[in-house]
Amino acid sequence: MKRKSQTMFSLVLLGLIFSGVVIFTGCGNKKDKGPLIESDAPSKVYVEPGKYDEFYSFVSGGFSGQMSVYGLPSGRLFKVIPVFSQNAENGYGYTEETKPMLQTSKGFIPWDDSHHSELSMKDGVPDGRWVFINGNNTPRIARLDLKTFKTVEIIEIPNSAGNHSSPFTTPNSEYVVAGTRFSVPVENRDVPISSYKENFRGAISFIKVDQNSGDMKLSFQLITPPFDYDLSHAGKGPSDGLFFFSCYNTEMAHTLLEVNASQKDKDYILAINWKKIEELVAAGKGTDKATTYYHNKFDDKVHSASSEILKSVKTLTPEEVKGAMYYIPCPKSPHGVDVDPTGEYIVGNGKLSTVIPVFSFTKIKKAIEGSEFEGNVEGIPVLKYESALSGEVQKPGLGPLHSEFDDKGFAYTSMFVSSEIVKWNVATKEVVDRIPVYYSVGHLMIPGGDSKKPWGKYLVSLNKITKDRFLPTGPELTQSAQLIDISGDKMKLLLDFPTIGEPHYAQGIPAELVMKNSQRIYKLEDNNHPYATKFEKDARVERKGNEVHVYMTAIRSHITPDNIEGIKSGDIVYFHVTNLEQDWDTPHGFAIMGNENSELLVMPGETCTIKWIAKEPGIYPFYCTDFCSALHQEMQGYLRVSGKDSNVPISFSTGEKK
Ligand code: RUQ
Ligand code: CUA
Repeated sequence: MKRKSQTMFSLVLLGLIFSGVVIFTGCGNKKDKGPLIESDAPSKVYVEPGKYDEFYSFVSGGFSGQMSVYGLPSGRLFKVIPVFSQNAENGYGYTEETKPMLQTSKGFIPWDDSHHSELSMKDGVPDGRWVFINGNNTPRIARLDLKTFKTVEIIEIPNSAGNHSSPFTTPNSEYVVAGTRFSVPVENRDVPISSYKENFRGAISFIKVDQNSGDMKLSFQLITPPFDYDLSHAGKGPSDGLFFFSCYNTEMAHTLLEVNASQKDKDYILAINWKKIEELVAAGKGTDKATTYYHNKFDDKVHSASSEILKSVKTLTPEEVKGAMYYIPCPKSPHGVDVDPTGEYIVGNGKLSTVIPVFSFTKIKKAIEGSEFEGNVEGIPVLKYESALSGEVQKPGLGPLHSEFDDKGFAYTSMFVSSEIVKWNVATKEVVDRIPVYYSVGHLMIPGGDSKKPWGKYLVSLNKITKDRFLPTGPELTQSAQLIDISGDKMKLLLDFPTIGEPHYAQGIPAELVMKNSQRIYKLEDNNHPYATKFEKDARVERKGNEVHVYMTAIRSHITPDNIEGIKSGDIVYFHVTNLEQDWDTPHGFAIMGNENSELLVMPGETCTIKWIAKEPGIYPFYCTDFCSALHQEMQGYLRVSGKDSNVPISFSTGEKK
């Protein structure tokens, strides 16, 4: 143990020195600012004005809690889609309609840390219908609909903490998964932290996805030994039916993990036969445990979200699913676990490992059949490393984190410590190329690169450190991505572009698979929002006790009603704004002086509501915030607030011509 931990220390030290050198020489030394750019690079990323990009890229927003949408190869940012964080830019999480999306068993949570975007798949290939993303901090999975580019569903994951190995999908999006990074007491309760081994457990959740609606439902949870379940990927082709989860801290340490969870030479990849477990669950196995979690859904018909509170989850122990879970030893604190397009090879990316182990599905299967075990953990058999191993990539670089694949039999691994992408042959395990990246790459992404049919062509390196790559912006710098051409034998750097939050994973898909379904407006006639106002003549103001509801319409270039009187201080005013436009790209905004939440940004045919508290008597202008027409500045009105006991009656003007 001692000797191993020393080896680990020298490795980490070496890593730190190495990364230090890279960063140090990176600063201020122009010559080290990257490989020479070939003269055709600009034309490869240049998308002519008015022309479209070839790929959409859905990039996790990291600690911004959102998802961003970029075009490739241009690196142009198209949209930030709010998911787990409130977004004052369009009212997400502030409007009455969207507030339920952020409800959890821990209350209203206006933020999360979102890591991994994952496109829905059909036959192992992204199909462009939905994209999922995990919330790490308050464990949740969100589903975004790529017709509207909106977050339409968020499900909370109970018994989980640090929902990191999520939301990876099975080849037909039968399930998305959620493995817990932090083991915690299942049925969380007050226990001494020192009772970690006895009381803490790792819950791995399988969330069923309805094939038509996309609706998510927590199907079952596996209660496993208290390791840190880090990342995952589903098997495909021959290995379809298995799900692989990397885990670190198999030492089961609960303090100073930096040292205490880096003791063992090998941690594990957990292989789960989810098809078998599905059968066991159908046959009645498992225990329903009491818990509380939220399931929030946005319904386009009423333009509103609602929450359902669920009270029970089906759990299964290793004992109950005997023969459906196996640990595969993997050197050293593995991070990403990635399955190649053929489904035969499973790659472990050990952060502290000097090699990249590649496991073979065929050998794993044989090893299980032949009981080639070296022991077990809580009844889960541990396969012999050599029995599962296809081979190791030697001297790949330092700090392997993630691998993606192209369509020609090559894998590309991100090296965090040595700041490079390394290309290697999956069959021969031979390193064939490497390219420096700036700096400290985390995830990398090839369109379709974790699917059965990678589109190849480009690789995006999602870097953690920017340093001197862009104009300085004080202590806080942008994160950055680098676009690399992988169409030839040699990788070629094409472009740097800034990203939002701290991007972790991303997914890429040919634009035509998404844009053909993109919705342009909401049909007014289908708007069943209870406070919708579909005709200007129906615009009105109604008092209900100290609540006032303003049924408001917006169309170029006026807001109706535009003068409102009879509001008293202390009143709670709800502005329900319906955008009467039926043309693409004609939103109207709404804001009133002193609103303490956000603006509204209402899409054509949609109704949105903002709550405003009338505090002090006075005159409060309101206006459209989106420059919608030549007379956008005229799109305004006044609200009069009178004293608490005033007897000014409710009145409003619907815009008589003067
Ligand atoms: S994990 S690089 Cu969530 Cu690698 Cu970020
Ligand atoms: Cu409507 Cu500006």
